[in-house]
Amino acid sequence: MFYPNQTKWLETAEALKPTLLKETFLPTRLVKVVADSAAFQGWRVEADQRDLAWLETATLGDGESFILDFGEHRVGRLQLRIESDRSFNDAPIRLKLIFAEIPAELTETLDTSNVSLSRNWLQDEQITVDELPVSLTLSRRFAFRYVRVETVGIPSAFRIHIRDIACEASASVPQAIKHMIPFHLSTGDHSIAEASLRTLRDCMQTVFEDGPKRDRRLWIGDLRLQALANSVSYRHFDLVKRCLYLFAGVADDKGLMPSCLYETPTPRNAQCFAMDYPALYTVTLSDYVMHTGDEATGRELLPVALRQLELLLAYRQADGLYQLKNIWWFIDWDDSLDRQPCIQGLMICCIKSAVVLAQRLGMAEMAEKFARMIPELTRLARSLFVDGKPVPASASGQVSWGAWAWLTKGVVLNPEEAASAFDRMRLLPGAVKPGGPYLMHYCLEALIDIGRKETALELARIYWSGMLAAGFDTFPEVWDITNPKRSPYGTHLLNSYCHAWSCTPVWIFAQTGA
Ligand code: RAM
Repeated sequence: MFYPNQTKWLETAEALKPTLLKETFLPTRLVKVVADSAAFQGWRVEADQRDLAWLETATLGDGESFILDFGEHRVGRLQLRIESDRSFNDAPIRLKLIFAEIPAELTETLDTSNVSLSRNWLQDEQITVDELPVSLTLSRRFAFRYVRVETVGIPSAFRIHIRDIACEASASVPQAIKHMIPFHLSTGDHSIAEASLRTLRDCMQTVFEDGPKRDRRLWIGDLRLQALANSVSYRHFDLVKRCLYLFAGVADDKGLMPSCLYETPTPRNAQCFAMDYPALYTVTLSDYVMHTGDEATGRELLPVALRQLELLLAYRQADGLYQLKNIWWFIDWDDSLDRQPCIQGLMICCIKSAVVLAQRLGMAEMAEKFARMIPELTRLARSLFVDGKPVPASASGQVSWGAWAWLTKGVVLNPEEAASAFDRMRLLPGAVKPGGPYLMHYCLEALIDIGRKETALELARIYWSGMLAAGFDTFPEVWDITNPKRSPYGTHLLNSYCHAWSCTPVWIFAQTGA
């Protein structure tokens, strides 16, 4: 272990582990999936002719199916009761279940040929029971709005009833969201804020998960944005604190933390390194101290944050450029994005946030060597990407929202320059736009930094209301209005449709006084 207190930090994290709050919800209707070229991904749901009363009395034979709509996205365990219509069942009962966040999951078959993740993230399940009647709670937790139930291999000698179906939803915060929006919003903004909070709620388990359907783990990049949204809503700061200690506790033997970690059976380093994520740990810690005033935690973890910066600065080459080859700098899903200007701006932003935190904690001398670097780093970034250019551009001439956002966040561009560059960039058809909600958030955060709150609000409304129009009640990992099936994994079926990093509109509304 690199830091002498790592074991203690994991104990601190363990002591902060929340007890999950459980609430039970019944399905609201039966639905069917209909092909519709005008609908998101080509599918929509509509009410089934059969209703829930039918299900109460129906006796089902082999190969029958129905789809339940729980009315809203939930994360939890399915409960159900199965009975025979006779006094016996002469063979085991088998049900095929599909849990779905979106209609496509209920109906499309996954072609695994070009898929980069395990097909086991698909939420399909088969259960077999020997004796009836039986009341069951499924052992695995699922993230879903819809559940498709299909009977398999039921012998003709008897039929079954499936009843008392419910979802035992779980999260570390209450399920009700309406009263969690502490400021007045117009109806349209309110719907966006609600979906934003539902997304956050369903990711708030015993850690801030990235997606309750897929990955189900703690990532620094996602954590930073969740912690922001949490700070203006649930204010569950102990969960943020737990996550900060978990990352410090699983750092490797050089002191570098991974970009994500596994929480169970015991916390462990996932050996996954998107290098911009450990840099953002600093900002997350600094935000946490600012939101809570918990300086003791800041003092304990500041050296860990500084160590991340030290290790990351070692990736600067003699020419001042960061090594890109054989290193993963995430920044955004868009592979065409030239990351160099983004990394330069991001590192300056993270260094500045560490320096400000150190000053606040009375530990300025600890961050002094970083503070001294800022003018030189800024000069270099300006000379490479800003000076003499109407809009910041990479060495290849690429103009991107990502470069603009991070150079603005790092104050490589001053607010006036940033504002006029943004207005020009917005009109440039070739400018590379954010490839998803994560980078979109940083563009809006940068606009807020420079006082362009109205523009941030306008863009947030356009972006996130598009998701609502597509039928979502939580916000997805990937969003591209021109390509609804876009996926970094080779299939839209493995995308997560309730995803941490898309939850920030509520924070944007809070900053802009919408
Ligand atoms: C994915 C997850 C996560 C993100 C990383 C970079 O696997 O969606 O949210 O932070 O990639």
